[in-house]
Amino acid sequence: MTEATAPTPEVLEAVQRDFSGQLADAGRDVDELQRIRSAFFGPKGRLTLLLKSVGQLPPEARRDAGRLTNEVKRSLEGALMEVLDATAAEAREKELRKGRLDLSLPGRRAIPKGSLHPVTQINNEMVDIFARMGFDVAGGPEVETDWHNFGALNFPDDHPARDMQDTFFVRPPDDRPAGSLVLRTHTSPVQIRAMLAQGAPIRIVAPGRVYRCDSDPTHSPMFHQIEGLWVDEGVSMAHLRGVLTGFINALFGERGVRLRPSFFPFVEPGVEVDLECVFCDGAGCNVCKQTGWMEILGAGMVHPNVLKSCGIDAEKYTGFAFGLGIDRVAMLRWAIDDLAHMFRSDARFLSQIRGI
Ligand code: FA5
Repeated sequence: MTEATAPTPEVLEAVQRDFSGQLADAGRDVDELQRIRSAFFGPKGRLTLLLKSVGQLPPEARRDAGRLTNEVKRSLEGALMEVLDATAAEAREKELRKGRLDLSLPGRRAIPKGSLHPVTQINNEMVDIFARMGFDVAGGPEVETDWHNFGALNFPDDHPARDMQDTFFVRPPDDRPAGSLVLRTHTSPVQIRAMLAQGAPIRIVAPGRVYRCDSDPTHSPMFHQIEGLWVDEGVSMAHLRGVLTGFINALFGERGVRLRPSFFPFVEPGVEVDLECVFCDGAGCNVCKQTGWMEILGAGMVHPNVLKSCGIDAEKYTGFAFGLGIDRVAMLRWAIDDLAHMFRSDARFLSQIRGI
């Protein structure tokens, strides 16, 4: 083409004629219309090059040539866009007439959003409550030595107390229980690890998975506990009651809390803590077996033998510990009747418990 010379009125008129001819020939052919667009307005299009050539004109000719070229460009572009828009509208109309678009169909659902598992939700809530009371978070391994899981916690070898927690052995005892490895049966061994590492004073909670050979609607072979431990000078049963009552009220609102004497080898005295039934508010129902109370955790004053196992002066320091079943608390919170629901990964169940 010769337009590279200069955008004179004659050249622009010739371009306009050519454009109109091509546009008329293209009709509603979208590919052809796009080709015209790039041939006239693309980076190497005829009008683009003409506009560029304005800069090479003598200064006195530039203004008029620039204005005229821009006017032509705008008008031709407008004409092309009109045809493109009309073509798109016709295509849409045609599609609608074909009846393939059913406006009565329900909309597509957004990708379902996941949420934290109920046990994780409750666990985070509990850790937050204890963190507000000044407890740090500690952890330990799920495969434990017999010594951390039992021995250091004042379970004598061959003592029947070991039968309270049906144990999965990773390396079974041969002649000495001390040589065995177990899946930890509770989070209490974290007390031992934390006291050995940090000494006293210490104030920690330790959430985690634990394992027992146990299975029914309220017992699962793998479940979650959260352990608490506070050792310092002058810590007493009153502190234990205060902390646990504060915790329970924060989690379940104001309701009755009751301590009952109980036995765990690693505490003395030991207690089990009951909560006024969340289903009947203490009146008595099937869930609480008509007692009005539900057991949620074990606790007590750390046995001096346990402090001694960890090298802590039992004359100077006292402390309390507690261990609570996280899954049980989740059952109470959402009135879940079978613990197994927690571990079936059934999205229909999980989607009903979307808290956090
Ligand atoms: C213990 O495990 C003690 N280590 C708790 C403790 C810690 C006492 C510190 C004193 C001082 P127990 O076996 O009772 O105690 O279990 C504690 C809680 O775990 C129970 O109250 C219950 O909520 C939960 N739990 C026990 N067994 C199961 C199971 N198989 N499935 C689900 N939850 C369970």
